[in-house]
Amino acid sequence: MTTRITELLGIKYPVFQGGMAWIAESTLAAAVSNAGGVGLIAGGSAPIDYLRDQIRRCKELTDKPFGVNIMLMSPNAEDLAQLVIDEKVPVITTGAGNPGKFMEGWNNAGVKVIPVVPSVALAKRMERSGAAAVIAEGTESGGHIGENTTMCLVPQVVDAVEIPVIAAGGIADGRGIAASFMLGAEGVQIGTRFLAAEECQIHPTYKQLVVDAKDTDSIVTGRYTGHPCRNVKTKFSKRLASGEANGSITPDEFEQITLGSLRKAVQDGNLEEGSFLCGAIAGMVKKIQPAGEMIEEMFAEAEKLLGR
Ligand code: TUI
Repeated sequence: MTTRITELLGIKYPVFQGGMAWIAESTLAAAVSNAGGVGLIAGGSAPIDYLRDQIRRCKELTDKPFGVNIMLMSPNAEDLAQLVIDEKVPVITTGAGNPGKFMEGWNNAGVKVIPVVPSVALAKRMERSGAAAVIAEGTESGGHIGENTTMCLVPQVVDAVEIPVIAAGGIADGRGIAASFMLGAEGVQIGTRFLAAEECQIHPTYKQLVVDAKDTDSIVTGRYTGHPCRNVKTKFSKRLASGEANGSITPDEFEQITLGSLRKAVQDGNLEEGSFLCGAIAGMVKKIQPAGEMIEEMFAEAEKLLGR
């Protein structure tokens, strides 16, 4: 399945694994890269030494291209921005902000920069700043989300920029990939399905929550803090949502309660205090299997649907 994305990066399948904060580490990233996609290591909030170690591990596990996602709200984003240059990471994706101030340095270092954009305006700015491609991410995604849907955002971004567009948000099988191509995307980013990959190192409780989730089991919390996040519906996320709706939890209290909640979900499987981020497509993820098998299955289906 050749597109400008496969050609730009020298990969077999135009699929990026989401750079999921606290989740995306070298084992999963290398598995996705070895299967012909682009694996991502999450840079968000990770200490520099940990991230350097993860990058080096990934290089040992794969000789294929992989990337690092830089979560721009992270307090150490500046250090991470330099680390990826020093470690000669071939691909960077960014999220949760405008990476404008880093673009020149990354471009001069020859890194391929592919920002996540929630709007046409940011996509155009990123193209002007030298982005190699953009990831147009719809509100169906897990974690920190924008407002527009994948179906509405992707074709508008495709019309607005010349660089290739990667679709994200609500894609977990060959039909989603084929639909993304119909919208004009030349690649996809997939997060939630890879939560159920054998190589994904999250707590078994987290994996099982995703596999057991049905169509109505994702919920958005934190809109009033300015950082809306999509999670698995649990007692904890429902309590946050109702506190937000009825005013019994203030935005400041919300920030306090959720501080460290991602780590509690990913490492401890803590259902009382953990935020189990997932996309709205979680209901379709039914099987724990190797990442490479997921990719082969999805692209076989997409190619059939697209008549290739
Ligand atoms: O970044 C994500 N997903 C994430 S980050 C994360 S960790 C986190 N922790 C606490 C609060 C918030 C997040 C969990 N999930 N996805 C990519 C993404 N980027 N979604 C939305 C955006 C985005 C939003 C605004 C990108 C750019 C942007 O620009 C605003 C501007 O300044 O123009």
